Amino acid sequence: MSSQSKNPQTRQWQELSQRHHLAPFSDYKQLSEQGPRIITKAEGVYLWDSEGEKILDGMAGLWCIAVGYGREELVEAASKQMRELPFYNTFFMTAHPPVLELAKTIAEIAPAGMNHVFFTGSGSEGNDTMLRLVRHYWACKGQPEKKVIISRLNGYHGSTVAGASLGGMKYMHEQGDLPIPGIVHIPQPYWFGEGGDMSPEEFGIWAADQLEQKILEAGADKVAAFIAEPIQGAGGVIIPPDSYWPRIREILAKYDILFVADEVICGFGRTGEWFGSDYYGNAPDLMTIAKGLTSGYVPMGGLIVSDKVFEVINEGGDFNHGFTYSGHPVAAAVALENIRILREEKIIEKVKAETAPYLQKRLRELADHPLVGEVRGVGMLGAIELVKNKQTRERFSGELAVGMVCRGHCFANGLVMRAVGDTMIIAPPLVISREEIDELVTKARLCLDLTARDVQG
Ligand code: PXG
Repeated sequence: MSSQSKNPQTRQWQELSQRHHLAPFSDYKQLSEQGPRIITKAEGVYLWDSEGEKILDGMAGLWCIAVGYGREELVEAASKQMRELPFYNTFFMTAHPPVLELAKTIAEIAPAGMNHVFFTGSGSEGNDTMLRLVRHYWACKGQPEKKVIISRLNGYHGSTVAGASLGGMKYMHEQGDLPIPGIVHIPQPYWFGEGGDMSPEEFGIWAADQLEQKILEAGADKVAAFIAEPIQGAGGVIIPPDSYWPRIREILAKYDILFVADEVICGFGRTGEWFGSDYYGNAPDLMTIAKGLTSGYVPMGGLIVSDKVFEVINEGGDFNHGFTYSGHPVAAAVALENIRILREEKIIEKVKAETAPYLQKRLRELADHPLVGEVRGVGMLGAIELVKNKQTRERFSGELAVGMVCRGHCFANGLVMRAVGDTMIIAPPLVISREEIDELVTKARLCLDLTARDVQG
């Protein structure tokens, strides 16, 4: 554990971690040896740790914080709701005002024809709900054999059994015999990593055509839905070539297969539009949401359902599915306030017109760095590919975990930037200012320089 602590409490908290806390996605032995960094407060786009260090949060918590940390209005909304009605369920023919108002508000901002919302506690639960609802839909339509869901390798759809199965993370499948039956995967549209000699446009078509191949392999009469993130987040901010989504849309229409957009990261403004599907002009049948819905202040997720799907399940009797906290009133009140702030302060419009173009321009300046093979991004999402050879896109892989080296420098220099393999990624709070973007890029360059020094040394 860290020995140069300025604050004795840091040590105590790290000991509690070692003794009692099982953290998500962690190597427990390594975690107890190093001790976690203890984050104690936040304001705007900044975090502070228990040692008093100020950190620019380039990852918005974990792709969550849209309106910034420290928004009193959200605190007020939660406490007001807690005083009035802290909890009641939405089962058994009951409801409460916040959940109903939130459903209506989401229908207003969602793409046309998406007017119904099933609430959950998280994005993973949203995708579990999707799996069950999609199969229920086809059963209601008299096609119960349409069960297979096609997803993508290196996509992320959560960590419940269905979420991890839908996701295409091999290291998650390896633990616990996943995926569950009825879920199959196709390659991702990751040109920089997997495009080989094809142009991005050719590769986009190739990757989309893998969907058609898989549909034919499984049998179109067996395939219920295709699920994808508009831009893969946890997989490394993977932005499909422009040819990809139009071709996917054609294929889905040809075979009568439901289109599910996992908007857990892209939703609520991250691309400079309300949803990633708006950014690409996609018209999904279902959309999973979470994270930016409440800016992460309280847990909440959901599944937005189109009229087309609703009209079928509306005639289908009981949908035997739900969670105690489906539509939790406090979460709903916070989500409503979060959406009010996004709308009234025109945060998404500002991202689109001003701050995202500025972030993207500044980030691309890093492309001249000797370690950087590509810089890409959309809206408030960015990725920096670290390479050994800029021309051939050759990786350090195997020789050196260069992403982790860079991440370590970020950690030590007051910047949260994540490493996904050798890809450094950012997704700052949507309210980040130009000055804060300058600070982010300056820190990122410093960390790239420090990484290059380690790599060469
Ligand atoms: N879909 C997508 C696209 C996600 O990014 C989920 C579903 C699951 O949401 P919940 O609320 O159940 O976690 C996510 C979550 C990472 C990382 O390493 C990303 C997520 C979760 C944990 C880690 O970037 N995204």
